[in-house]
Amino acid sequence: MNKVAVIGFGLTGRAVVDFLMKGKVDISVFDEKGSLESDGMKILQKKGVRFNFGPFNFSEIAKSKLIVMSPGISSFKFPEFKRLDGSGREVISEIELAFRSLKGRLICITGTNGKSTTTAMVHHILSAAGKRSYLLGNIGIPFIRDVENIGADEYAVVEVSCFQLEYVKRFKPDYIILTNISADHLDRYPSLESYIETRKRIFDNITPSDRVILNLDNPITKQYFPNLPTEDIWWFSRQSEVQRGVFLKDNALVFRSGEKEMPFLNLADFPLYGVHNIENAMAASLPPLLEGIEAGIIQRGLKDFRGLKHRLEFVTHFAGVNFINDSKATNVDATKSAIMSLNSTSNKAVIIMGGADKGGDFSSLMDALADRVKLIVLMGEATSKISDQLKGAAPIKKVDSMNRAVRIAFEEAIPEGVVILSPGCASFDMFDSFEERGEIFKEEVSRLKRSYELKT
Ligand code: UMA
Ligand code: ADP
Repeated sequence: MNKVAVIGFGLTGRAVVDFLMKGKVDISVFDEKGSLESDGMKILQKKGVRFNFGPFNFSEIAKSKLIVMSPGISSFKFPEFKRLDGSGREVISEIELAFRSLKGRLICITGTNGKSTTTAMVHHILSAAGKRSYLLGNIGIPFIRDVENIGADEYAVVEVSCFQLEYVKRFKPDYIILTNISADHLDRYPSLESYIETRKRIFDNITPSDRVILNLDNPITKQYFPNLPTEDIWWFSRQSEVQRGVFLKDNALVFRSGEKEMPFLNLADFPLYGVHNIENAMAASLPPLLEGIEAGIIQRGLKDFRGLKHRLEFVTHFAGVNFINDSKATNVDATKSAIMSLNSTSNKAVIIMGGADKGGDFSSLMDALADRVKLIVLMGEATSKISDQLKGAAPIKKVDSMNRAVRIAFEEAIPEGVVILSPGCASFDMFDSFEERGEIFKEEVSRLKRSYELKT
């Protein structure tokens, strides 16, 4: 029996094991943490899956012919895995394994920000057009989980993170959307260049028949991607008219291909906040447009698309204050897009920032904050770095809990204003995930609302 090692036993590792169990393979799982904590794991063990917990045992892992990596396991922290690749042994990521079994069309969305929103939009439009589409990938559902259900004329719409690209080999999407690139994950990558190089790996295997969708307004995507082995490149831009792609004209999204020019969405009908969401809508409409889906259906899909939780999510309004949860803003550029979506003249917003630093440069927020924000509330590990880098942008208050952050922000925002959580940092210093951070923010806001209503 072929021996396979599954590295990491979170969402990805579990789905990989389920997939592999359908074949005749001898599975060993390796995870630095973990223990046989669940009944599900004990059942797998009874079925022959071997579990190895604790520091990775590379001589044991080397006994496998195939090694399937989870995205959380960094190739920079563990160069040993790359060294195991070769001489009849393969080290691949879960998305590579899934790709090798895919029969359907593959639409991948990658980039620093806007991946989940754009992925969900593409899926929503395809579904509105009556196509069978599967929403998969970094958005939270491992690609491998559903790959075998996807028929030849159906679509896998897959959000791809840079972590998932570290061990790809033949991975080759039919469509690639690169939303944008800015500094992120510098806690994992040794430099911005190596982060960009990893993102570029999505293009490793493309051929002239593959379609690429790029952001003309983003300096990095514009600079780094002119020489791709396909001429089937489509652009999207808010700032200039493109020859092939989607752009803004007279407050409408317009599709242009050669001589053909077709407005297909009036912005007044687009429900999401923030100019960055216009970019996401432009990018998301291109695969459906190029697949020949009628403009009316794309327009309806965008009109009734509801944003995702934790991305500029409106929470509630009371005492003259709007509360917005943007917990998914885990890097500086995402926070910048949140600040830019605030009213630029009123300085009525209070922003809650901070968390675990990913190597971002917060000073790039100075101007945007000075124009729009009257108080910055900081919490978490990166507090002193952020307060140093933002000195002078707006008054700063430091707190040690979400409860204090929400209360102080509210006191400053009344009688009329906005309280927005947009951390610009990862959540792992104080929370399990960005979702947990966002949920706790919302709970604190509800608690505050109840006590405010009791008092008034
Ligand atoms: N582990 C180790 N050693 C390590 C790292 C992890 O042993 O150095 C083990 C952990 O003990 C744990 C398991 O690996 O048991 C976790 O694996 P994982 O970190 O790869 O996480 P999964 O649960 O498999 O979830 C992954 C993605 N997580 C990461 O990339 C960190 C999820 O994206 C994704 O939704 C899921 O696969 C399905 O595809 C999360 C994420 O934070 C949301 N992504 C980053 C982002 O969006 O910025 C890239
Ligand atoms: P990702 O999956 O790439 O993290 P999300 O759609 O989940 O992207 O959004 C993450 C954060 O980035 C949110 O705070 C959101 O408001 C912001 N954001 C979304 N789209 C963009 C974009 N195109 N440019 C900049 N920021 C964005």
